[in-house]
Amino acid sequence: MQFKHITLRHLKMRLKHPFTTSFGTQQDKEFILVEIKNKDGISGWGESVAFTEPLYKEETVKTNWHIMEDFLIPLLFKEPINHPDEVSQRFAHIKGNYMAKSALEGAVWDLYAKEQGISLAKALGGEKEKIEVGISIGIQKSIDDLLKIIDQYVTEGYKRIKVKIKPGWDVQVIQQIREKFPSIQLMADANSAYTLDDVDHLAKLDDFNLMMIEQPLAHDDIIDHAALQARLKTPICLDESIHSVEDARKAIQLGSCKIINIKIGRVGGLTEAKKIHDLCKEKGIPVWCGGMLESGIGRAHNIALTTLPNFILPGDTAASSRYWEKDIIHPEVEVNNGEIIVPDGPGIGFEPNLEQIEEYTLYSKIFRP
Ligand code: OSB
Ligand code: MG
Repeated sequence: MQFKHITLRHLKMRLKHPFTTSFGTQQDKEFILVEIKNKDGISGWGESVAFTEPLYKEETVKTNWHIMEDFLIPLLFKEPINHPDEVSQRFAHIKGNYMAKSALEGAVWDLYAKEQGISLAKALGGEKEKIEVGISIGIQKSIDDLLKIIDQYVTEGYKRIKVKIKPGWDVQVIQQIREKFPSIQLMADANSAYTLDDVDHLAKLDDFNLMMIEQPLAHDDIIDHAALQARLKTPICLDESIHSVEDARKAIQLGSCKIINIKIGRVGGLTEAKKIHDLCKEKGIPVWCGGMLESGIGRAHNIALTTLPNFILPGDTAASSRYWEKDIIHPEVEVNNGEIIVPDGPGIGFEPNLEQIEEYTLYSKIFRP
């Protein structure tokens, strides 16, 4: 592969509705879009999932820009890349900074698939022609508001409902959801809001037949999660704690979780995501693809990854229109009856909408070898 230049763009897109989790509320989504152009003028696209504040994990838009500009982009230009799997090896001595690495690696994967004339899903070894998705719903002003929103998405056909919880917005909320919707596939995501002192309280969630509880304890913990899992019937799913196939191996070995949420950005890219998928498949641990309120570019990558066979639980990849007045790809991501048809065009299979990208861009910079 021959890279002609790499463009980083800092975009800002307004969410249709503010999104509230245990760690804060987001109304505007700022992120870095990566475009890698080859000598033939073909572009690969990637998106960093880092937010402006280090509240979900440590990385931010600014730390990502710094790491890409000063370390990762020079490494990409240093020697030719023959296959996208080489990118993570090239970056391996740079510690952490998973989201920064993933944004560049994602663009290389898209470009590679386009050069081969195949879909990104196929390049990854994916098999499914359509994928099942659920929806993640933030904390609301009242339980009544939440019940109405759930009703709307259940009617639209989303295959499972995930709600955000935090201390003071948990057991009662889940109880009322279950009363109104006795048979939906339901789960809760705490985004690290609890500690082991809350074991008895969290154990009350066992009464509501949840598919899983996601990341109840600290963002970097796998020890206490193992202790908690031993006390809960409800399966624990790890999100924040898993950055690599090594993390996944240790968490599975310790019994810290029964399910893993794979986010491409959180694990440093598609190559590592595939490795985690493969390990979990071998160990009988179901996985699903998480979301980070991505634009259409990141969403397209999530769709491609989800075509791998062990993505057996519905992910968080909702329709473009759930987030944006106008997304930056065409066509936009559509969900019908909780399913997305996987595009079979080359690469991510969605065209970047350059005009729309331009409109959302605050700042951009081109890097050359
Ligand atoms: O923990 O999965 C999470 C959004 C922002 C930060 C963290 C998370 C989320 C979501 C939303 O749950 C998923 C999505 O709709 O993209
Ligand atoms: Mg989560």
